[in-house]
Amino acid sequence: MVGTVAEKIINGHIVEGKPATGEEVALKVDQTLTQDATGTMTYLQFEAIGIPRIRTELSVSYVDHNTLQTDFKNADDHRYLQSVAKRYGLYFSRPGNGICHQLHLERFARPGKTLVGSDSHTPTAGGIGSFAIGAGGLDVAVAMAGMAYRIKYPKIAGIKLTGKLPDWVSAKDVILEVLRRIDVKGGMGKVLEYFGPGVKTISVPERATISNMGTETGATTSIFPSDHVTRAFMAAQERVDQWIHLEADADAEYDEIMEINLNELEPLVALPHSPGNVKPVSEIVGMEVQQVAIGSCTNSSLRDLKIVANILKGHTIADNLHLTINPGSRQVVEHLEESGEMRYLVAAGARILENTCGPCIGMGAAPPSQSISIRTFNRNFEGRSGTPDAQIYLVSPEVAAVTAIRGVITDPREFGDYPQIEMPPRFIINDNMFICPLPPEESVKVKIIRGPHIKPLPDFPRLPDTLKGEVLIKVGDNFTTDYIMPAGAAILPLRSNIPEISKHVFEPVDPSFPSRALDKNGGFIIGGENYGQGSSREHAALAPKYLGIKAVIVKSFARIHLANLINFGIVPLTFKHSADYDSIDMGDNLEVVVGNLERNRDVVRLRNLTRDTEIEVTHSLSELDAEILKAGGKLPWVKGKVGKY
Ligand code: MIC
Ligand code: SF4
Repeated sequence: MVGTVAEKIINGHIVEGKPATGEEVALKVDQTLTQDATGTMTYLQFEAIGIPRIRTELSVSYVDHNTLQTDFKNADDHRYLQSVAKRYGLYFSRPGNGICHQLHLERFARPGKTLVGSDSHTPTAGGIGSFAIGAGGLDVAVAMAGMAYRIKYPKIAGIKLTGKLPDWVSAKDVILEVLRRIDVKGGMGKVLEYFGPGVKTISVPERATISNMGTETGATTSIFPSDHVTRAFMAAQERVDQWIHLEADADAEYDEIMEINLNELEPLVALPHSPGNVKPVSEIVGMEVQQVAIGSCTNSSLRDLKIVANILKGHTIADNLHLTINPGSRQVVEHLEESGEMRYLVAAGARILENTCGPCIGMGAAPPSQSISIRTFNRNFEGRSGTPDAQIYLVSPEVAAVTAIRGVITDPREFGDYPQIEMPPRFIINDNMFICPLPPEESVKVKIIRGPHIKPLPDFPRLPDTLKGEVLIKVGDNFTTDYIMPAGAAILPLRSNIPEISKHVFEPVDPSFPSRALDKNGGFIIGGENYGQGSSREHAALAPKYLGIKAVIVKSFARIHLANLINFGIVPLTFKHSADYDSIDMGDNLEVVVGNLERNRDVVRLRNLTRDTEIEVTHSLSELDAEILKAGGKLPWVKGKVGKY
């Protein structure tokens, strides 16, 4: 088969549909992953589907997000997840083992395989040549049940890398450069596929940094070829038997091409409050900083922390700031300990936190009021750090480390010689924090353990033909799921309890929303472009559904959020003419007939009863999506269908 890497994998996994851009195709799913914050809901749904064991080649349940354990809730969730994994044949990664994406890259991801994960940064595994997609938890549950995963056949955008990264410039700057050029919507409907001679100069964990943060462009996924560099990484992880050669053919055609000359890149930074707001670090040097946070699934690999350790070696962090470090995995920690580099971090004054997401999702280490926090993470949405008025800047590990020493934002190129690091020829392999699947005859005997806070899934009725109600909120462009359904230390522990978590819907922008929605018996949401940008959390659809939201009408949707709305029976509509956004206000009463959506492909009439006007809205639903919506969501639809796919 000739083509790009993405085409080869997609076409090799199609079980239904035509391989043509924009067409819906159903893909066989080889692997799945979940993390705990989306995982509890995923497994409650998997249980409700009612099959005796997972039907994928490999599924892993990681615990890395929700680990503060300020009371019994997180701990109960972890115990539930462990028992479910044992019962249904999954690998279970215990808390402390590491961040799901870093661990999956190290131990499980395989070139040529498809991976669907209930986390938007699942494309991290694209660094090893896996076709890895983030999805809502219900879609992962359905994939574990052996059913295909549906996507619109994406455009394949080639990113040609030439040259070699200069000293003090690293993989994070490559993806920040991509974001500088195409911003947070530029990847929508596309796979970003890297090729060209520059690719060979970048190691697998660095490729993973790039594919990880490709999520912030809105791309379906990002992918690198599987070449001799990939082979060396897999050999060092003692997985060379799982390596395959997978590169684009010389005559492969990309739908579009962007070229980046690595030699010309400089250290970059994403300014508050968007990962697409990218500038050269040199333009903002000298700004005083109160916190530096290193880690997250973007920049917590051994390569990254070795660089940080060797920059910090012999220095003390500035007294105007705190430095936190979350290593990506226990393998990373074991190496840093063995090589003695952990000492450089500790001696410099870094606070070494758990091998988890930690501050990235507001689980501790919130910065002070009105402070500046420099982070190696991938998202700097307002309030996500836990401090509503903090300013978050996203940078490479190099910029973070030199800034921690100087106390002000520093261009690392002024710092001196670039440290030379030595990567081990073989990684320390210690899989004892993974609990392996039990054989079927033993797993069927396992009892699932549920804590008192884990509540059953709410039942939703079939969709009525006409939706009527009030506009309960109107929001602008690029509205994130962190606004719709915030995370952080107070709310993340409520993920297994929909009635409780729904009390926090839209909290950062409109805390009275939940009670208003319940009083009015639900209603509509109006939004701008790229509504639902950011995470894969299905709670951003499920909790509004619980509050009675009937339809969301916007200029455009982010991919995963759109799928989540359909999955939970909320009708996603888009303005036919963007200007109509201005003709609807909060409090207006709307009416729309949705009984016939599958036949009304182009235009649906939406009546504004308050203003006595009518506008045209449209949708991108397939016949299947319309069927799912009518059934009241994917869970009622899927029951009874399992096995037929
Ligand atoms: C995130 O980075 O926002 C998260 C937390 O990892 C989410 C998943 C979640 O909300 O649990 C994501 O990116 O999908
Ligand atoms: Fe965890 Fe942050 Fe990565 Fe999300 S972006 S998976 S919270 S480290």
